[in-house]
Amino acid sequence: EDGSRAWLRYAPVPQADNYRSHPSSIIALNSTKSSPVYTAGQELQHGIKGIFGKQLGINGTSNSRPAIIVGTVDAYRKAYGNFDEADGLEEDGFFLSTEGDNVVIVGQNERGALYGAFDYLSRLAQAKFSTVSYVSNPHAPIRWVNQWDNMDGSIERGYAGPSIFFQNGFVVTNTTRVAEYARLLASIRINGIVINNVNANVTLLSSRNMDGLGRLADAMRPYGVQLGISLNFASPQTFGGLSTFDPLDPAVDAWWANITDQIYTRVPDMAGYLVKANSEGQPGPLTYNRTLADGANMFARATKPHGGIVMFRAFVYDNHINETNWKNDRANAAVDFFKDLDGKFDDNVVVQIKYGPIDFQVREPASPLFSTLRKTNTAIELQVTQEYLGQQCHLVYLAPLWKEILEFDMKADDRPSKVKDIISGERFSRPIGGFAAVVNVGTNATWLGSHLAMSNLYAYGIMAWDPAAQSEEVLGSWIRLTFGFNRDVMDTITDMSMKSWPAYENYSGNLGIQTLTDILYTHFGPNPASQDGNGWGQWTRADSFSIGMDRTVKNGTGNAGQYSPAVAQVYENINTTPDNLLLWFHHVNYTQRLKSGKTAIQHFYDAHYEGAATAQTFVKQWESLQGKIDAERYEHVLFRQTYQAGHSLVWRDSINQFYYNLSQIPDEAKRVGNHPYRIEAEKMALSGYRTYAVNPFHTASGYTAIV
Ligand code: BDP
Repeated sequence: EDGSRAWLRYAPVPQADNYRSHPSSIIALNSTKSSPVYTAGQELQHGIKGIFGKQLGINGTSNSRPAIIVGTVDAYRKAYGNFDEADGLEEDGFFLSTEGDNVVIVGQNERGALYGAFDYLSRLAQAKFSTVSYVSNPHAPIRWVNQWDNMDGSIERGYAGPSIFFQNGFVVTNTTRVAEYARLLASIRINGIVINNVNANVTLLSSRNMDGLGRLADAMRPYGVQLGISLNFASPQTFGGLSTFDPLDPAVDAWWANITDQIYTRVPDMAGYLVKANSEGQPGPLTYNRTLADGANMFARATKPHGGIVMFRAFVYDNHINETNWKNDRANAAVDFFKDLDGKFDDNVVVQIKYGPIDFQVREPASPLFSTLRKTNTAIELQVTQEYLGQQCHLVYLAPLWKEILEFDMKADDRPSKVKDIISGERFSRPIGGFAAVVNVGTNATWLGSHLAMSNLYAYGIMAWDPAAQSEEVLGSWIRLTFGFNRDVMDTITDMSMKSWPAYENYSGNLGIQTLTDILYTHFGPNPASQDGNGWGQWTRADSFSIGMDRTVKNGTGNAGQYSPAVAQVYENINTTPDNLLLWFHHVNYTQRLKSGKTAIQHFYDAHYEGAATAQTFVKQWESLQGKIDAERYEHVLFRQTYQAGHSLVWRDSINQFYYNLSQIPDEAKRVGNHPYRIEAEKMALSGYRTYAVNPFHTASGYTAIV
């Protein structure tokens, strides 16, 4: 069990004999080789072989019954006549019925048929044998993943080895793993992959690499997964040799149209483009005093004739922003940049918005941009790769975090306006919208570098299809599919996972202060001091007396005022702001009383001890599963949990020591700085080692370590 099969293991299930109508054949209707319906037939055959040990034949038509029939509405009608349920099907949706003699799986399109087949197999693999008949439709049309892969094969913020898409400056020749990734994604109903880093390299547009794109798309097409690419805004100049990349220059427009035509010749069904512009040093339209909409629409014009879309990122901010101006606030940037552009984007542009106003932090309010844009298509950007959240060395099950954001009511015009209904296009009657998640799988057999992190990828797909899905239920399915049916395994992984986000929040940065991680480069490990004094930071504004970012309209940066009045009012007032966002919206004395009655600083101390204590229990919990899980995965996860347990102590002590040093307010429980049982390495008799001062100082208990 090296993890490569993820949740598609098709392991034998208990009580398989009770399964009434082991069908005796598979009928894949009108399937041409490499089409998703063909894939569905293959997948059903493969899955049923694994689960029941039974080899079924696949036919185009058949009278050998009972059969599993899979196909599109059109094909089904041609073969069998009426199909009333068709009316209820939306794009990519499917109908699944095990009611009659046959199992019937009908997709609105080919992709839907494949999704239905995967859904059926997922039921069987979980030993869910009850009779069912239902229609399932997606919540939103765009359900993509983003990969931040570089042409040299490295992956920005990837923690699972090198790229499966690129090597040494070129698209890979062997696409086996790409097809496997597409298969995995299709099984959770993801329909697009943007394969390269948003900090995009122009050499992707060389003709050799464009040919490569054709190869990748061919590998993904049987799974109904469309290819997309990130573009570098300056390409016409830096790659095309033009003197400018001004989006309103006709030569630039023509250059993009031509490049786009060339790509579509190789990839006729390309999903579209993803663009990061004027952010963190990336080029963009602002260079020419053009608006972001001018920039986005240039790509929209190029892709429109081909049916492509443009995901234009709202993550636009100036990382050289000056902190000496009190009103400057990175959290304001997206709304500041986009508010006047609402309604100015072409119909095939989708503004892709990170879930919070800053950057994938452990706790952020929903981005106010969701309710600002009413006449613009939007999508939410989530992160499966745990950039700020322990980089797959810490277990952090993210579905509950995403759920909080998706279910958050933005109260636009005092009407129910949940984020999930805004991005689906429903709330503001937009034609398209949806979900993107930065995933960053690599060549590591586990895909993400950690077996347990895969629950996040699984949950992402399930929730993009149905955000009403419950985090714990989704997790339960994933555990059954990944680890089997042992009750203790189920209970233990569920318990650990459901505690993991709160634990990480507790020991990394709580009360809305953010993940107090090193902000300047690694985004891993504690370094609260790095959060202030530079344009990348979240700014804690901590001094000897007080802490937190005043984002009120009255006294602060005005960020609270970017929300609709009903939400703004809650955040503007310290008494109505939830404690977990207190320091996001307010600057308070360390002695400020929380709703719990504790002071802010004592809460800090306590939460860090609690969070780290929980991380210690994960090791014991995991150890209780020895022998109940295969040795390979058991050992791998044990190693990670042991690491997390240790690193959570580093987090706890660094953060607590840092704020104790600043505030000089002692911990009521006298723990901070007081660990009599601890033996400092530098105090031991050293032979062959020397002591050195650690930077940042608070990451070593005695400020020193040995090398
Ligand atoms: C930041 C990442 C950086 C990305 C950037 C982005 O650290 O690697 O390029 O976001 O999303 O969080 O563009």
